[in-house]
Amino acid sequence: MRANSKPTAIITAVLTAAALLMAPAPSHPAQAETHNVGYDRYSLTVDGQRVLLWAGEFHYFRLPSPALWRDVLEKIKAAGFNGVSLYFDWAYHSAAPGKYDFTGVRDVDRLLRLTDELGLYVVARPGPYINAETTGGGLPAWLKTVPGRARSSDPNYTAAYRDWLAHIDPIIAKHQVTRGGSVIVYNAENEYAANTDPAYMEDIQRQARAHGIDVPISHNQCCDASWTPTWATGQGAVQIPGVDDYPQAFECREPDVWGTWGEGVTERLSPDAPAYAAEYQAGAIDAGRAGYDKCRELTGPKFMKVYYKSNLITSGATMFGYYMAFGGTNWGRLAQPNDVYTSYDYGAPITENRQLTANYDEFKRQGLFVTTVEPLAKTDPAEAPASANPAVRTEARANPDTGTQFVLVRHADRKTDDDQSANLTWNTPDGTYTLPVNLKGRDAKVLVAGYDMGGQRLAATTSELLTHTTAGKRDTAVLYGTEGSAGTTILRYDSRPEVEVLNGSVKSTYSGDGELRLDYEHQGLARVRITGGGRAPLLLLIGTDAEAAKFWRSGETLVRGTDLVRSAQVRNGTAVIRADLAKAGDIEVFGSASRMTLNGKHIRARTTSSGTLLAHAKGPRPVKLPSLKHWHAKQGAPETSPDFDDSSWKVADHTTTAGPIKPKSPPVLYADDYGFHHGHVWYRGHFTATGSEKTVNLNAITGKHGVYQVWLNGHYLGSAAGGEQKDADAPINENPGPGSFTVPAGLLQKGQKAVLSVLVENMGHNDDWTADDHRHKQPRGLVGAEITTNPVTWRIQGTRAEDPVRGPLSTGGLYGEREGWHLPSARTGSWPSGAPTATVQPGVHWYSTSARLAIPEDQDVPVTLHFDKGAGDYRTLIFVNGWNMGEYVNGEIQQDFTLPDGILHPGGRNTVTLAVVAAGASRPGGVSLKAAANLRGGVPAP
Ligand code: IPT
Repeated sequence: MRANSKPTAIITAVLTAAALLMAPAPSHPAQAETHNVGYDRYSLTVDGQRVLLWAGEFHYFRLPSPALWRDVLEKIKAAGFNGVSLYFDWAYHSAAPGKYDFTGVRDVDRLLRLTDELGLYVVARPGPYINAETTGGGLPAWLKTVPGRARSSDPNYTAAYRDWLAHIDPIIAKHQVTRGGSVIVYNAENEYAANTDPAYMEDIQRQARAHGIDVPISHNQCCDASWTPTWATGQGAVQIPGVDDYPQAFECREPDVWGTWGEGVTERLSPDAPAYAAEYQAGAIDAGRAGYDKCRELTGPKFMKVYYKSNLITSGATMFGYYMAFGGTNWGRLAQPNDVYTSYDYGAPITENRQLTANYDEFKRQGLFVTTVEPLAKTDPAEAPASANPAVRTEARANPDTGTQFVLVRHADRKTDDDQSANLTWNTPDGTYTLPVNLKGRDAKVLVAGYDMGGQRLAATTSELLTHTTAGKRDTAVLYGTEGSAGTTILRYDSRPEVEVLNGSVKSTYSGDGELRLDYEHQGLARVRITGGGRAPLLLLIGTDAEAAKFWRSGETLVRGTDLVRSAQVRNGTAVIRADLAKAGDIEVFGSASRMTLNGKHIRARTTSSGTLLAHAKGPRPVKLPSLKHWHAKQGAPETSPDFDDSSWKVADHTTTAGPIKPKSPPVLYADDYGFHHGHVWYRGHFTATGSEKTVNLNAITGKHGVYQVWLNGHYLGSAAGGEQKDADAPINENPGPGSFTVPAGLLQKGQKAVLSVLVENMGHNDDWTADDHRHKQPRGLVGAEITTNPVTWRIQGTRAEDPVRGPLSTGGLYGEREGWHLPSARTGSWPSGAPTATVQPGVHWYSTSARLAIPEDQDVPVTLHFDKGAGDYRTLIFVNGWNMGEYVNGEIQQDFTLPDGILHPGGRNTVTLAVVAAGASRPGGVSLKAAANLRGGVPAP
């Protein structure tokens, strides 16, 4: 979706996919802890120092385990990111008007203390609207009952969002870089491009400033500059207008189809601000239900090389937010129903189970480079080397102060997977060189010339630079290239240096005029020590992509090996390493250390011929998870019985609704109008039969992929899909979620009392992507009923009491949930024995067991709950230690559900309680605990 595509065309594309889917602040002598944040057309600055912001998106609300926030943020940092982009989800914190919760899993102050501690810059994105495939797009469900258009300056909506901002902004403000914290940018609204109201956009910023926000304010424009307004000028304009780009779109079933939505080059929206790729695609919504591994492939290393590097050099952007770094879990009722299911793994570089992937490796290769090489934060377009092969394209930028050049080398046709070679004639600040380059398959490189690299002068290289460090007076640099490709590196010296090839095959030539030329093929890891020549000693490491990915950088300490280095530093000759290992392996530290500690314990280490410190570390002990046995079972739908006492339930008798979608006839049966916003809702319709009722005609909206079920006088009439409204924007006068149920002959007798019981699941609330209000205010629950010609009295019951710990999205209105059967305190041991694999009739069936885990404290074993496929139309709600961790839908793609430590006690007793909601006779499959990985290391998760 590029420049000349029309907004409407894009809206269509997105709806198909998505419905399927200050002038620079002068630096002043800093007081302790306070800093100036500024920006100009090149980059952000902190105390006048340029910052290239390389951030990954993280949603704390999708990881209900604050202890593991540290795990994920350390992994993000270790990938070379220097920042995170964080949405703050209004709906997640506010169960009711005026009620806000920032404790426990909602403690965002704790989250920002962590980013402060880890030194990760934060782009804070509190909406008020966030989209993000989260229920209501972040708008709280109670807002559905507030009249007036959301995302506008309507007075009711204004009062609501101002209250949210009055709560969230001060927490964010406290953690700004300007106050010694981590928040460097504040993003207002989200892709606010349709049905816009500039006064609203302006007011969000006015509120933010009033609440103490003094960092630059940005906006993430949808998709490209053809979307207007861009909020670059005029009323509501922000300081740093950014663009969201998803060039691969969201069809993970075809991971080899590239650039569905265009070239993905971020446009500069303001001449005075840096080009900002506010959201750049890193993963995808699994729109076509291909599984997230396919999404990871769709946005895999080759795509990342070609698109991210093109974007870097073509756009000259210096601010990036990769969406997502870690996707997480739509636990509870967090999912927006149209696009996503329980897992929000997203095909991100870090999986839902917190594991690192090939995409993570590529992020590391690019992230370490962009955050190491300072001249990249200030570049202008420059003369590109001439390519002797038209199939190989070059493009260049250069730093106007240092002259350092950055050259993009890629295929002219980015979709090709040919191998191509070309001689480049390259005018660098140090001379003109003719150098060969190879592109193997889909590939792109950013090459550097004219760079003062620590104590060295890098004249030019056709390898890519991973990173370089200076420890003691010694430089270490890591170069890499595609396995088997040729490479040349030219360094400058005052006099002939001594060159020792410690490992690998590297040819060196010194020409009298100070030029040292190294020629090699990228194979394994070559090591070259260069001393003398009037410069500090250099250890040059030249490897393949795979070898490059084995390096970790923490401050000035470079480490090689292990599966993750969380932090490393050399203190008084001791290398202090925090690392994770999936298996035994070497750890090599590049720095002047003679001793090593690993995860707090001394480990034997020796000095190598490269002058590095090498240790061999043990892997994890094997871990066995218990099988789930000794289940107890209980029936969970007494509401179907004619005798059930519903006298405490609310009478559904409203004749009007505040929402923009009006029912065809009263009463209003919408669940939200009675305060039931999440999960299942029961209805009971009482009437005196005429005896001539033949059919019950209902309409219900569950949100996509939901069902509702109907009983008459205890007799099951059947189920219907409640999410199949043709268009989520359409008013409901087109009979959404129709269900026509035959009344069996003889079931109703004239003059006798009858009761219709209806169980409606709420799969979550739609987003408000186009700011038209209809979409997110689409009702949930019954929206129409024709049963009898006699009057019907309706009663309704959803969630009984909000869970103060787990919050409004965790508990719904099933009988067992209302009675607390899902909680660890429930006395489920007194239920009769019964396994969740037994054949069941339509209704709700509860099962509970407990499992004791004994995962060693120094190991990280991410656990999932696995569901074997069963037979029949059923779905299973998962409660672990009382937390709703998702819903298995038989026949749907997701069979493994992440149970993060923190929710799970890795060293103790856990209750697993399931509610099987069967729409037809079913025989559910088995349920088991599975280990998604086993690592020595991890972070403590109490
Ligand atoms: C963009 C949204 O800003 C973000 O919240 C999320 O929904 C993302 O898409 C998709 O996962 S919307 C853009 C793709 C039109």
